[in-house]
Amino acid sequence: MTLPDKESRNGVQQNHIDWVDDVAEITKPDRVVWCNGSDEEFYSLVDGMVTDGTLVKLNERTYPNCYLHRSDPNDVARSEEATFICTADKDDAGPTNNWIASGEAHAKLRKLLDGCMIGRTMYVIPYLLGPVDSPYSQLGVELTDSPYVAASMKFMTKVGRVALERLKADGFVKGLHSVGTLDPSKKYICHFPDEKLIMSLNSNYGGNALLSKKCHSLRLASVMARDEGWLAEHMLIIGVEDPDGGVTYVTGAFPSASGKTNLTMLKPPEYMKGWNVWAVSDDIAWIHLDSHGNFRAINPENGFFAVAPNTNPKTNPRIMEMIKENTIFTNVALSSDRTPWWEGMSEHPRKLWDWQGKVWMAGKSPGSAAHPNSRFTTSIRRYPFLSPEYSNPNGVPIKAMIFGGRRSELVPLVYESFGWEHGVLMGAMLRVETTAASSGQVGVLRNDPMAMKPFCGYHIADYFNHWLSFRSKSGMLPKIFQINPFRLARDGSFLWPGYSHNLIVLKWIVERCQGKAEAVETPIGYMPTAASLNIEGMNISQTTIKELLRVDKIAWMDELESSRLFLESLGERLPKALKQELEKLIDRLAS
Ligand code: GTP
Ligand code: SPV
Ligand code: MN
Repeated sequence: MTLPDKESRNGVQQNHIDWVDDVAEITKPDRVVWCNGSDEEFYSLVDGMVTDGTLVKLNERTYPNCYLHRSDPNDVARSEEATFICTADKDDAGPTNNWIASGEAHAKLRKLLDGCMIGRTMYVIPYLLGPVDSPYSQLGVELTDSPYVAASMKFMTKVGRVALERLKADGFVKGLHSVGTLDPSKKYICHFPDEKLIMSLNSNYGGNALLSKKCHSLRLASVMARDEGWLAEHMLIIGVEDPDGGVTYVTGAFPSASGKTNLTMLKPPEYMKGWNVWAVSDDIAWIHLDSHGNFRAINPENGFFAVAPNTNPKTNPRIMEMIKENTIFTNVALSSDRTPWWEGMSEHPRKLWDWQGKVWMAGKSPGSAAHPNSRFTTSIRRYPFLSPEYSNPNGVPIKAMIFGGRRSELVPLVYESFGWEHGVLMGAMLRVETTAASSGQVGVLRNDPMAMKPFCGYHIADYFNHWLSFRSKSGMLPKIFQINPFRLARDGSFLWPGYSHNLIVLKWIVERCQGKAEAVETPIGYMPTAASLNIEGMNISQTTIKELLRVDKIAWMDELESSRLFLESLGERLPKALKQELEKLIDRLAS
């Protein structure tokens, strides 16, 4: 094996090298390569993949340094059914996680790992999550036999020297990933919170294979956050600039494929002069309390792995501009001039190659040309409206937290909780329609508390308790809101135009935090009046606005019944305060 060269080995602890050696002894790669995160290394990885057909190089004139990756057709989304929390006691994982006893998982995986990298290169990827020099940042090392993962990690995290320089004896999360045979029946994404270890086998898909993302930054980090008194959340972070030049920092927890990236990169509509949205994070937030009780959020990531379909110059010009260079596309379609294409980007070109590389003819071929969960990966540094506070080692102070998700019915455009406990209940009660980001049926209503159902690494009732505990730890609790830009009209069209117009909703939220915006009290929370929403500039009828702000008491009672059943199914560990909040909400609706 190739040991790290002198330069990259500098600062690496012996136990780290021992672990790499131990893994190599079991998996038996032909070569071991230590990644340094350089551009040269990136080009050598992608050149190798273009040569062996793993990547298609896109049109160098229109999409310079862009590539297309086509997944195995059985490996196109996160696999929740193959995702496990591995602890000694099943109760530690709780009812919303799959569980395998850690000893049993080690034994099972040991067999599958034996020789799984024969004939391949094992890449050693030291990565840093979070701002350089932040006390909240963390280190990880991913070992992978996937050059696609190795190249993507350069976009998603800070790879190489910056991580190696901080590597301490015990202070890193270990991630072992092998593409294996891609046999779906042998797919395991296993998390060992007690060992700060992740092992992922037989998938090469983003959330299953880029171990820094959901596995480290959420499933393992949520357990650390519980133990250490902070929050690791599936949340975007933005700074909303108002015409006076003030910036209010807001987080948003919406489930996968439910609008986080688009809200993060929102371009203000013409009619909202003086407003802007600055991106800090589009997917994950680590939130610590400072000595004044402020919620300070950092983005552990350094790039985007985001949904392509329906992104176009109208819905999101800022994203379209960003992904024209230095981007890896996954499972999009390809047009005859080797440019990427997806549904909702423009009129269908007559002839395309679909996401599996087959000829696709508009109006003739079945299904979609791009996969509904096709994505792009690029560095956050490419985004022109990246908040200057992105690199602040202390994070940004959060004033509002938003929950949301796809609800074609019931949930109004926006409303505000009566306080912290009610807000925690709002998050705990989140029920949303499933999307193509995870394998399984799309559009099925399910409980996804705080958008963390697939990502909370421990018992969800303890997680609610952890959220509630911030009441006594902070005098600076953020306000909590729920939004829903996804209500449908009878004809199946969206009632709310969404995208850039969502700034109207953000404005109301920000002005609530500033004590400026009006609200009316309803049984479910504070809501804007039609007049307190700044809709003059947009083309929407008063009837539609009324419908978007309507509270249907009878339908809400049904919703609460479903939530009650879900919360009660969590058993003894469900915090009493949450039960009481639910009772209060039921009483308000009934009266
Ligand atoms: P993950 O990367 O899976 O976490 O997704 P996400 O929550 O970041 O969602 P994203 O912003 O990528 O949006 C997912 C899909 O919803 C895309 O097809 C978007 O075009 C679409 N979308 C986003 N915002 C809106 C909106 O306000 N209205 C409507 N109708 N669609 C939206
Ligand atoms: C999500 O599904 O929430 C994503 C994509 O952001 S993945 O990285 O696959 O989890
Ligand atoms: Mn996500």
